[in-house]
Amino acid sequence: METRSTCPYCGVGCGVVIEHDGQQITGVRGDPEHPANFGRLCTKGQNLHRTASPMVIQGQRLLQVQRRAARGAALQPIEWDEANSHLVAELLRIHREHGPAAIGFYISGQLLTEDYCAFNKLARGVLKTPHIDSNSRLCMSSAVVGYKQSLGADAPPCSYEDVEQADCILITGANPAWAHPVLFRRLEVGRAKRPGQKLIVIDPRRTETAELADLHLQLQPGTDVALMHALLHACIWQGFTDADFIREHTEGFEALKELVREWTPARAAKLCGLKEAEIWQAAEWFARAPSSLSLYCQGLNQSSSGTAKNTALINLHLATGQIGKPGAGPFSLTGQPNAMGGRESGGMATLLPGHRDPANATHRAEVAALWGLGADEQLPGPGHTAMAMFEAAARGEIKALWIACTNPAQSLPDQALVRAALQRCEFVVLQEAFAGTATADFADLLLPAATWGEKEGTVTNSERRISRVRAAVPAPGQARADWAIVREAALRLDAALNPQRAPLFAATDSPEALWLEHRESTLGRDLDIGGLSYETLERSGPQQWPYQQSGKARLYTDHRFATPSGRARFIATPYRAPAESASAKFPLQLTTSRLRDQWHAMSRSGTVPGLFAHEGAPVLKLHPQDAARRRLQAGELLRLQSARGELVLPLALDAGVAPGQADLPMHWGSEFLAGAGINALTSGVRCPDSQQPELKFSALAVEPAQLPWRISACAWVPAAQGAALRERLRALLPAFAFAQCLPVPGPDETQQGWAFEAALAAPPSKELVAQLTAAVGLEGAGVHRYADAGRGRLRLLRLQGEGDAAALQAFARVGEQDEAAWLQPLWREGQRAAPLGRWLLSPGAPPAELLSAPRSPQVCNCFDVREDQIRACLARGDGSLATLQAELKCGTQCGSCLPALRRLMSEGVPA
Ligand SMILES: Nc1nc2c(c(=O)[nH]1)N[C@H]1C(S)=C(S)[C@@H](COP(=O)(O)OP(=O)(O)OC[C@H]3O[C@@H](n4cnc5c(=O)[nH]c(N)nc54)[C@H](O)[C@@H]3O)O[C@H]1N2
Ligand SMILES: Nc1nc2c(c(=O)[nH]1)N[C@H]1C(S)=C(S)[C@@H](COP(=O)(O)OP(=O)(O)OC[C@H]3O[C@@H](n4cnc5c(=O)[nH]c(N)nc54)[C@H](O)[C@@H]3O)O[C@H]1N2
Ligand code: SF4
Ligand SMILES: [Mo]
Repeated sequence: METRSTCPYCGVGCGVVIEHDGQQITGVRGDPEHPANFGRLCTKGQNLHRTASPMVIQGQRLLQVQRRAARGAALQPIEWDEANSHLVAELLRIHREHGPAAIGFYISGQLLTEDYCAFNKLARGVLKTPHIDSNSRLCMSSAVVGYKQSLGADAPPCSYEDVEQADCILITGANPAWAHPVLFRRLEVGRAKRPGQKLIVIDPRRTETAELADLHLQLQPGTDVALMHALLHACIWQGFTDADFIREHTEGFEALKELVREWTPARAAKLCGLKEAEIWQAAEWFARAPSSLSLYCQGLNQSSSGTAKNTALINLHLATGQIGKPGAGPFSLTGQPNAMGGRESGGMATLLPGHRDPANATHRAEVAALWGLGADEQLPGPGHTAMAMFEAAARGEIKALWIACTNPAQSLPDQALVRAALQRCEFVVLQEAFAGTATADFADLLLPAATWGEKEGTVTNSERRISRVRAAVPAPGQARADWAIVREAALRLDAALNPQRAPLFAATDSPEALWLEHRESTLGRDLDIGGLSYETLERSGPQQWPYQQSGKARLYTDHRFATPSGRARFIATPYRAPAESASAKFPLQLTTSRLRDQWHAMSRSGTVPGLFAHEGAPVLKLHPQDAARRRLQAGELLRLQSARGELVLPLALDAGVAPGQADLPMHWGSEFLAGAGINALTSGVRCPDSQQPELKFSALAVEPAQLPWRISACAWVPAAQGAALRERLRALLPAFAFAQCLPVPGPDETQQGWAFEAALAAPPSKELVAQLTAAVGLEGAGVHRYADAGRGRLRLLRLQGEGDAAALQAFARVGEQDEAAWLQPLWREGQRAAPLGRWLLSPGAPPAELLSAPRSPQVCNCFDVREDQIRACLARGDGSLATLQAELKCGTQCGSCLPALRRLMSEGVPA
């Protein structure tokens, strides 16, 4: 059987066809008719069915309601009815004792619009707390406020087809080659058909997106506003501005002109670390192209100047008339699959349904009437935004937190504060689909949620396109759809708190009913979807809003903007440096970024070992010069310190990171590492307008970690035992100053491998060693052993397979230095152990010819093609992409690896 739905990962919003037998999902492919992807999927999308296999469901999903009697106590399974009674009783108690504002909701851009509507109505309508915000605060809020300030409404004015129609594309603060891969494929294909198209990429790192650019402006992090002002300065100076457009359709140009006067390209070049000529060139391309489109994401939004970065870019579009026509406009890429839906339905502290404003009494009254509140009831005004909510909890003002579909103990900055807040809360509810997220450690009540493939509703992608999400199979165990979990509690809470009127959730008893109420909230507003229905979506497929009689691909084509005057506004915000700066104590500028094949804290993508083949372990990336200057070696363990916290990680050298800077993937949390994860380091400082935290800039110090005692323990087990092995290893992470526990992609899906690596300042205790070796099953018969008690060394291993074919099933080593590092690849790659003979159990390293070369990094996930194979093929053949594709098949299926293939081709073959 087949069910059409939408990919649950990024904001490209690709359509998927789920293959299943009514009980179990068996496959997935791109929906050829979906207008976002026309059948394409990236690596993450292509592996979706593997995240819903029976093994993953049994081992890694949250299947049972669970409750903790006290913090730190073990979770106990309970039934839904008991859970609901407990939930309602606790919320009512806190409501009574401390008032509604002691309750906070922290929700997610990965919820469906219908889920958002249910949460919003429960929080604001039933409980009357103002405090409901979403992880979109970390993601899109600067884009929201930027659009509202400049254009009057939170509406990305473009469509994906603009990528194919633009004469100049400016990508800034985004790496779509990895973060929006299917859209990037459209860009690559479109570019091949439009040879004159110019591509400018603005990013402090040389990303795979930047590799494709005609011009890469590798600016100093955080200096975008100065650069944008200088680009505008250059346009004005050269006479590239569109005077008619400015006069007829905008306001505020004079003040902005005054401000950018001082931002000469020469001055900006100095501040931004660029060549002056590059700025003049970029300005010319952008302004003179018949159509110019910009694509942007977290490099702009996650900044203490997030809103200013957005408006400064929109200024450039307005001044050059690059908006409201095909191939032009400021196109904010949304991160999460339904960040847009959350904005539309007003599930955030600063928004109300239908792009309304909680600070506006008329808007509040309109929403109260829509929801069916009594005449004596009032909706609360604006509430705490994400970080402020956790700060209030840390101060003891917020006593109950209901968290859904997000993992704040991994993804919020300043983890010391966030974790103190969760600890201090009297009642933490976590509504989750997967087991074992960092936040689960702090939850008093865990509610199992249905997820992709199991739930119904809608999402809106970056281009304002609403798609249906459909259930293919029933939710496993006790899991329930998010909206339904909320409704059940809301009915009980409403009956207790507001018995005088009809219950708010009486009629909103299905996703469609919630959606119809949402539709009602949009009538007469900029996002009006009055003409749309579930039935239309069924019949005619995904549609873009606004939709009265039909959808709109492009906004502002009549050059009337959503402001009271109808004119777009130039916003003249001066450049401000990031909140922190590199100093003698913290000399490096740290950014955090995304990996191609992983999604956030990896609760879902991390269930597929194959997705760890591209970049499978956490590393801090530094420019080789910075490492050399500090005498640091690749692979060496470093202590990373910011003003807020620290973390130990190995070093990797990467010339794509500029000197003076450092880069960490944002994905690694306490699910895989000792400590609080990468956000132990980041800062909660935020943009004053959007309240979005500055996740892209922290000052960082690095030094050798001085942890000479290394320990590893690795094992292959039958796949069904993988989750239990991981649990045993994970429990040991906190015992070490450095530790990581990572899945290893295996030869097939029948075996799972987990690798635990750790380091300590002093020899580990006997008990700890015993716990670790027991965790990987290195006990009893069949364990081979080498020990040097005097030097504190121990090596244990077990073989599987017969005679000559035997390979390492498991091994542990304690106290050895890198001379035995060869055991890891031997185990990992399942190489024959026999040729190593006595070396397996003796100190020192065997001669190199006994060891096969470790596998080189994976480039193509679809066909598991590795870098060395590609280089060899390039050396053999004509060096063309066509030859690579014909011989190795890489780059022929999902296309996520095409940017990497191009890079390898351009690097040529080393002599
Ligand atoms: N594979 C994958 N794709 C994803 C996600 C994922 O987890 N994995 N998550 C999704 C989500 S929620 C989001 S929000 C998007 C994020 O998508 P992106 O924003 O494209 O991804 P990031 O890697 O976070 O950051 C983009 C770039 O900003 C650059 N940058 C850092 N500081 C600055 C600066 O000061 N100025 C400029 N101009 N650039 C800067 C970084 O070097 C980085 O290359 O990705 C979505 N897609
Ligand atoms: N340092 C740093 N930190 C960052 C960023 C960065 O660039 N750098 N980026 C920020 C950004 S842009 C974002 S969007 C956030 C993302 O941060 P999070 O929202 O914490 O990311 P996820 O890991 O995707 O968390 C979503 C959770 O929902 C669960 N889930 C999946 N499906 C369902 C469902 O249907 N129902 C329910 N109830 N749960 C479900 C998943 O198992 C997962 O644990 O991270 C932010 N944090
Ligand atoms: S680009 Fe990839 S992750 Fe994003 S929606 Fe499409 S398939 Fe999913
Ligand atoms: Mo995001």
